[in-house]
Amino acid sequence: MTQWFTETFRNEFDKQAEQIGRINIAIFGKTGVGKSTLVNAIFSEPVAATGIGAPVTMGSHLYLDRRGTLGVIDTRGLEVGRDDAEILKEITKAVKESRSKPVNEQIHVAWFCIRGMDRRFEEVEERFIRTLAELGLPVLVVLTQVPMRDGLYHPDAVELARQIQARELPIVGGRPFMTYAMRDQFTGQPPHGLMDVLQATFQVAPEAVHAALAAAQAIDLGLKASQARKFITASTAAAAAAAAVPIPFSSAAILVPIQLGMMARIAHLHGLGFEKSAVLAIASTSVATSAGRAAAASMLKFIPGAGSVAGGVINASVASGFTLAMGEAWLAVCHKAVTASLPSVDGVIDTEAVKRLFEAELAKRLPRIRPRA
Ligand SMILES: Nc1nc2c(ncn2[C@@H]2O[C@H](COP(=O)(O)OP(=O)(O)O)[C@@H](O)[C@H]2O)c(=O)[nH]1
Ligand SMILES: [Mg+2]
Repeated sequence: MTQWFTETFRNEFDKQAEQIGRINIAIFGKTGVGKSTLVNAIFSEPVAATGIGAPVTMGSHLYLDRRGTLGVIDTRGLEVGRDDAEILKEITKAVKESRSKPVNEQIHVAWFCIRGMDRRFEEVEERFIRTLAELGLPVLVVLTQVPMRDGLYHPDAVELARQIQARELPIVGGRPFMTYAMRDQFTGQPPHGLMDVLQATFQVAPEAVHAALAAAQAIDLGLKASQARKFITASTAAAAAAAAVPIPFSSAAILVPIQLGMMARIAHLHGLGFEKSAVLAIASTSVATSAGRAAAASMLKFIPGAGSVAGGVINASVASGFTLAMGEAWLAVCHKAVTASLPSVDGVIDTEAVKRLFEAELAKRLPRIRPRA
């Protein structure tokens, strides 16, 4: 039973990884402005099993660093402000070549980073940004390491932002984003502005990579939940369609891939790898302990009055209601998994407690089932 479940879930998990795909962000800025710090602050550690490894070359100095649902493109050995012509030549070539490729291989957005306290905004930077925009890339200008006190940005950064805004550049929002990515241990300066950068990026990114961005980022759980609910809604509709002509309970297995696909999608959105997701899914649905029962029946055992449904059939409203409840219950489990608030014993997930959590969430939406004691 566990093996059947693990294999089916793995299949759906891989399918969803492919469907979610990858958002690719090109990041420019001088060495030391804080590009890596910014990326690490907004995105989680690499989690997915696919695509981890050394960055791959896109041009002689352009590298794509793939981290599951995120691709970061940056330059090595070339310096913005010094080698601009060369960088722009390579990025232009890469963007043009990628136009004929699948959406996951395209460059979706550019972040141009300038240290907020650095200096004046230079002519070369303006040309650089305009060239990126002319390639069709949405460009965010990000001022990094901007100190903030009592709700006010440092005056030097404000002045730099004003200068940039006055150029009327073709940039997202028309003005720079003020950020501080990592708490300063000495001054205690906390991070700020990261959510704005994320939300603006989400808005300008193609819809096809919205789920990838929601999955890759680690600072907005609400974005993960809203993308999860979008998929729950679609799965609910798929389940209703599958049972549009009421299906006998014995054929309920056709709902299983829909529900496991939904669970896999939500797990991906929360950056949970396969192993952890499978453990949680088995704990939640208690598939592993239901040996001797039909696989489908064990997945569907929560259906209110299953078996005793009029004539032993599952109709559209039962199928969709159950799928919706399952999606929401699983979302609650995934949410707790990423906020490290799942009950555990000595660092090991307490599977009994996970099951109780899942069943309690399920029961909220399917009042006719009783959570086990
Ligand atoms: N406290 C703090 N330090 C930062 C911040 N951004 C960058 N740094 C520091 O500045 C240095 C250069 O940052 P890094 O991200 O490596 O720059 P990159 O060369 O643009 O990738 C590192 O020592 C970072 O720790 C920030 O927002 N807060
Ligand atoms: Mg770096």
